[in-house]
Amino acid sequence: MASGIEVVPGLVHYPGYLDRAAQEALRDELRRIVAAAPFFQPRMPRTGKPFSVQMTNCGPLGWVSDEAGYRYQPTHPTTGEPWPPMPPRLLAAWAELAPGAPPPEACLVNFYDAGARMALHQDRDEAELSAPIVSLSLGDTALFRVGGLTRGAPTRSFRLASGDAMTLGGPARLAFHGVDRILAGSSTLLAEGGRINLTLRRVTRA
Ligand code: MD3
Ligand code: FE
Repeated sequence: MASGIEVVPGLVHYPGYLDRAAQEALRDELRRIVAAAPFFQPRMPRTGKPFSVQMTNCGPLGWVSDEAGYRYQPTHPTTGEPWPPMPPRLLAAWAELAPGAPPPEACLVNFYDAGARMALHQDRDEAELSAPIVSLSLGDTALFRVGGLTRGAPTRSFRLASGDAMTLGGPARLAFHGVDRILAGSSTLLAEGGRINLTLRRVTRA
């Protein structure tokens, strides 16, 4: 069983959860997912301002954002096709890291180039808030920040490296969090550089 560090109550960090071979296998599966469901550039509700992070999804539901708002939907916003299925190794990671939780319905795939970041936010578009979110990181290291239940609460930051996993549950499930920056050149996993983060999520009430 993987060993984790509880960084703040409900947030457990598993450094090196995936070994290099498992990271390469997941990277290769993601190539097939992205071939079927290309990265799209989400936009902010109302303003339409583009995110610096590109996204796609696998699983029955996928998270999208545009002028109309944030939401989960069963199809890709530009191709109109259903999202590709979740690979068995992701379901296995969920079973190990979120034992007893209902099956995940969405895997959001975020791609960060060297200049991309994600502003401090909460994840609250899921009706099932009692299930944790499971995060897997591949490629360049990120400087990740987590705070409290209000935007102004104190924050702490730490690095998420290729192969690291995190679970966000309990009191951390609605914590503000974001990605301050990517440490370009810190990993050789992705030939073109950058970082991929996968988040496995239960969306509907079990
Ligand atoms: C802490 N992604 O997709 S993953 C997101 O690295 C997102 O791409 C970041 O925030 C990334 O929404 C962070 C880890 C994560 C996910 C959900 C959380 C941390 C969280 C929910 C609550 C607290
Ligand atoms: Fe988030």
